[in-house]
Amino acid sequence: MKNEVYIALGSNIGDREKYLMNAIIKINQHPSICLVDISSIYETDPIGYTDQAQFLNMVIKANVELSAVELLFALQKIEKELNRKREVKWGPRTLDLDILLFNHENIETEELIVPHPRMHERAFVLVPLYELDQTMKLATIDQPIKTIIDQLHDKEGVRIWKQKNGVDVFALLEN
Ligand code: GSY
Repeated sequence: MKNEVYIALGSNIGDREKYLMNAIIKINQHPSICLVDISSIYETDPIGYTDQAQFLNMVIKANVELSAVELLFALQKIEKELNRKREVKWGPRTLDLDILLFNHENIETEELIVPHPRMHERAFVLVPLYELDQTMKLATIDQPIKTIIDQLHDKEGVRIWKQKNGVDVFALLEN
């Protein structure tokens, strides 16, 4: 059983790029996860609690032989292994791994809601997601992703920080 998933990554403390890259390496080393594509890395103005450092954000696409909750636990384990720090709920963090989409499923359990309930209002999620799939429609809103991005005020705060080089999924990890 192969499931297509999109995962958002974010970091705004310490060596932000290293946190993202180490997370991707660990995700790809998982025996039941196969990395398919990664976006460029974006530097983004903080949303919510705005008195904090800028984030690096990106999105990856993967095929997984896991249920959504198994994937959640695998990502939480990786966050822990990378010594995730987050002192305040909406505050700074070394690493955040969020499941955005799991096939086209609507999932609501005690641990997890997918599609991610706030993704449609976050340009720091939708801009890298759009880079991976321009034709995507968000089921929760039934609008093309580009239309949603165009309406978001915080899109001005999302800037390319490291451009993905061509189609090589691993090129970003190498330099
Ligand atoms: O899970 C979201 C963490 N977060 C972010 C983020 O990743 N990027 C930006 N730009 N703002 C954020 N605010 C929060 S909370």
